[in-house]
Amino acid sequence: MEKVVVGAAIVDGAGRLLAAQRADPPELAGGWELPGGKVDPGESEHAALVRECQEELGVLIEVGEQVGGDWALAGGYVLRVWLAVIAEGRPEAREHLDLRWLGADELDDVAWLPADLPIVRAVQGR
Ligand code: DCM
Repeated sequence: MEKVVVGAAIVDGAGRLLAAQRADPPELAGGWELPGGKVDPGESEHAALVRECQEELGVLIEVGEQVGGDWALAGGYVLRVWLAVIAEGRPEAREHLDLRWLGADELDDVAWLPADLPIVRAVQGR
């Protein structure tokens, strides 16, 4: 079975990107990522992305265009990422250590997880 993790590049009206700081596992804790998570069996990737953002951030997102294709992750997982905007709610760190909205000139202010860095670059380019 395909092992897919979905991620959201959530952008606000000012063009800032939402970065989320991982709380776990220990080897990833403190690193910054695009919010998201694993797709459940039988679940669509779109539904998984909406669900994860609801669970992790307490927001309803509207999913836009995909950013790139399959981004490699450790353990045989692939990460698929979509642009998104918040349709309802205000993000809060329910499962993360912290959240930050980063402007285009602030994207290097956090330590992105290695897997997320090239994706952030791709988002930056559009
Ligand atoms: N992951 C990542 N970048 C993301 C989301 C997830 O590198 N934006 C990785 C971290 C975990 C795995 O994918 O090793 C599963 O993520 P989670 O624990 O959030 O389901």
